[in-house]
Amino acid sequence: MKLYRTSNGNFVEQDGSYYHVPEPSWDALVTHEDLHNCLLSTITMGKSVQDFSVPHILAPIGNQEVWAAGVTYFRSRSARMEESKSAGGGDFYDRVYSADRPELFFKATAGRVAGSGSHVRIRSDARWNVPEPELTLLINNRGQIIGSTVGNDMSSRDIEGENPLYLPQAKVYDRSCALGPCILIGSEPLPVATPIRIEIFRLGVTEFSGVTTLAELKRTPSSLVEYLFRDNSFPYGAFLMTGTGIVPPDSFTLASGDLIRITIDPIGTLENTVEQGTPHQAH
Ligand code: DO4
Ligand code: MG
Repeated sequence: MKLYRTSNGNFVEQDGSYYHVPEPSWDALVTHEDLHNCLLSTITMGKSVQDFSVPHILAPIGNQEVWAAGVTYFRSRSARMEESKSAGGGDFYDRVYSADRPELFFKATAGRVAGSGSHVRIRSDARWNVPEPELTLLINNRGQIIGSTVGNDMSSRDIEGENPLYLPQAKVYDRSCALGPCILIGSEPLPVATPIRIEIFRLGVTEFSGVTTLAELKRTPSSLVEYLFRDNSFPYGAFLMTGTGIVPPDSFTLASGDLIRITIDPIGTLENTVEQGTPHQAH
């Protein structure tokens, strides 16, 4: 069962049929005391709709904050150590990879999030930018995982590599995050064999592609959520990006016009084009 937020309201999809969800508030759905059964009864009682259209899909977010975990895959640990070597930051990434406490950082407010089919941005003051394809959890206000989506944690590697204390600037800016196309409803973790794939096209040609699986994720989704909710309340729930296991080679940087496709099969494909930021631009 998949939940979509669109400019025509909220829809639930099952077996290729789409049903209009009577509840118009995304926040009310995310904090519903039994979302799974609420959506099932929409399907049982409702009539499927014919007018569901992909161009109207919005990012599946209301007033949720977006947080992210870092260095949860060995590939990310190695890439971070390499990029921050001359700043003396390498050792910290190695230590956080094996520590009990994960790296968790604030990623985005809803206004900074792009939906599938729209554009993400690269910073005007960064010269080395990459997408990070990440399984992203949706958690309700009671700390329960209620679904998952595909996420892109856009990152400026030159800024985070210059000094680990610059991490918020490397990670948080307008359209630095993409989520979508929908929420796969369910609290059970996806099978560890689930692949996460990324393809980046430049002028119609594949510039980079990569794949990892959830078997490479060093921490469990529930342990990441447990840390996030320690001494922290989220009245509208929250998204938690679980980290990247794919980092393109150091010679790669995103360019304006690139098309990024990230697929996690049971959820779908998140697709965004890249826009170059300009200083003082209103976005
Ligand atoms: O520590 C830097 C951030 C790493 C990150 O975003 C990731 O591993 O996905
Ligand atoms: Mg990341």
